[in-house]
Amino acid sequence: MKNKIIADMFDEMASMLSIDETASSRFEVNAYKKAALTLATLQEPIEEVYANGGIEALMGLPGVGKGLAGKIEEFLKTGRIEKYDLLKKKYPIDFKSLTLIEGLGPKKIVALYRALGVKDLESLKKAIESHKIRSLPGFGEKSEDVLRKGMELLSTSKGRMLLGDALPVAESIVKKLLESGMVEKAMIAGSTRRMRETVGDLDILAISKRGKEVMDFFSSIDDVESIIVKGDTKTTVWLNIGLSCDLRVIKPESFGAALQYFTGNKEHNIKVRKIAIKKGYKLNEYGIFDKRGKILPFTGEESIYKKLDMQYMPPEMREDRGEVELSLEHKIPKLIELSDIRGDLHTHTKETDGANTIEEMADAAMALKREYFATTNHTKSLRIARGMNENQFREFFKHVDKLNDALQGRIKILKGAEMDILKDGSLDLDESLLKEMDCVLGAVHSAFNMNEEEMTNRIIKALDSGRIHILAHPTGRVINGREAYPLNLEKVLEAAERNNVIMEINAFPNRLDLSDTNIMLASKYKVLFSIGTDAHRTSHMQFMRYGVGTARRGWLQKKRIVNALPLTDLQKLFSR
Ligand code: DGT
Ligand code: CA
Ligand code: CA
Repeated sequence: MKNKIIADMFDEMASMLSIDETASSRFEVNAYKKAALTLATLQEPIEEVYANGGIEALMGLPGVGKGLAGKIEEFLKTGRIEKYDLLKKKYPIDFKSLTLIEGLGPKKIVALYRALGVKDLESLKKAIESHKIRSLPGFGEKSEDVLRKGMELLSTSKGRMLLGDALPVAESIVKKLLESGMVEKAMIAGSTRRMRETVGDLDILAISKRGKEVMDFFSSIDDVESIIVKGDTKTTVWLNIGLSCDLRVIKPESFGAALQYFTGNKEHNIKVRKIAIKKGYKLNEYGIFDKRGKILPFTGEESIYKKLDMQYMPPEMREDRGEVELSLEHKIPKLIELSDIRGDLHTHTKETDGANTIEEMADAAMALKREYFATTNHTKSLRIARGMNENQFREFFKHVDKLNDALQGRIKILKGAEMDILKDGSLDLDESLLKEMDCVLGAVHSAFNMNEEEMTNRIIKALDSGRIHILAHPTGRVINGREAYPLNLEKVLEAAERNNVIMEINAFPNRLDLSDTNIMLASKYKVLFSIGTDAHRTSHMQFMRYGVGTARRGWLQKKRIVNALPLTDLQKLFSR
């Protein structure tokens, strides 16, 4: 899938073009940015769009005109974009690394490049250390500090890719292996199978009698940038998305044991192996063996656990957080599943910073077989997202009422907002309007630089208003981007419990907030959870699976998830 590579190239081109500040370049900058966004969120591989419909199909994508469709075609045909190469020569800036730093967007990178010649992490580090940044216009001591912290954070999270970027690629590799006809089976293992929020590398297992041919095929697929090690049973490649991928070809009789072993995690494996030893067996990635070293005839992963008198547990639980002990007692809970989800309680439309109309969002939700979804646009204080005021919400809701009538119950749109919790904990919309809404999310989007006590009190005050149904992305963290704001989550959970406020598990791949461990903490309180996609365009509604994965990693069952409720039960819960 080349969507992300081209999107990243377009974003870089937009940034490089913005260095040249003429009116025509400004127009071009916007065009590249728009097309990059479309590509980044497109669920279908761009090469398939092109293969099926040619350059016309490319031009049919939102924000892609004739010129940019030509650039996409050029890349798909030649693997290069000439204009990109020319710009890169002129402005040798390592945007990829620099944009990983919190507080550093393309605009600031361009400014730093112009003023100080900052072009990569090393020159940025030097600029920070020599305190040259604080005196630049538009920067200052504080932003220098933010950049220093951002560099520190980057070095601790380095090299891990979002599950949301890695999983679709892993799935497409598995699909290609299966379609090749050379493998009998292929599966994703490792942290990707455990739905960990970020992954260090991909691990894929396959059964085949033709190891050498499979590896030849694998190393030649178009996701592969270079080969790191190639053998008949194990090959490691570097993928063009910027991640390495291991493929292991396994004998059929070892597949179950290999899947168990390579799913991990390591700590979980060590515990399971110790249990095997205690029972007189030996367990490794090739199988389970008796005292005489004879392999026992088990093929599936389930039968490995069964032989050890352990209850099977889903991969998401295998983090050595108590699941091994629970499994020995046969007390593994039945976790929430994607198919249990009936609705989505966090979505945006183009009235604010979304890309699609409410009609398009409704169509997308119906295509996913949702029974309901809430439209929750931003509120007036959030200017960068063009948040709406009371009148605008009232106008928009009239339109939603009409649409609901026209839909005749095929899907129900709940009227809501993602309302800003202001700095002092007050609410960003009138009480009278909030009372009319079906579903009010409260969220912090500003003044992150408070201390823990201030931030905790701010949120508690908002929850105590009794007007908030759901606390959206409760900690504010952005994976590989921004740390959570300082917060006493326990105190917030107490306030949520006493006000019946639902805690969100935001399914957007770079949020996943609450995180798995915070969910475990929260589930000790009498609170319910909502898994919301925070969709800013129709394709984002498919992010639900990352939220469900995170909920499963936090051991949540269906009964704790409000958007697994039928509509009438949910409405009863919301009307108080
Ligand atoms: P990652 O790649 O950092 O996101 O995390 P994983 O869990 O995918 O780790 P990876 O790719 O290094 O290894 C895949 C699995 O293989 C891991 O989850 C458990 C198993 N494994 C790797 N090294 C060891 C080891 O030294 N001992 C045991 N028991 N298992 C291991
Ligand atoms: Ca891995
Ligand atoms: Ca690996």
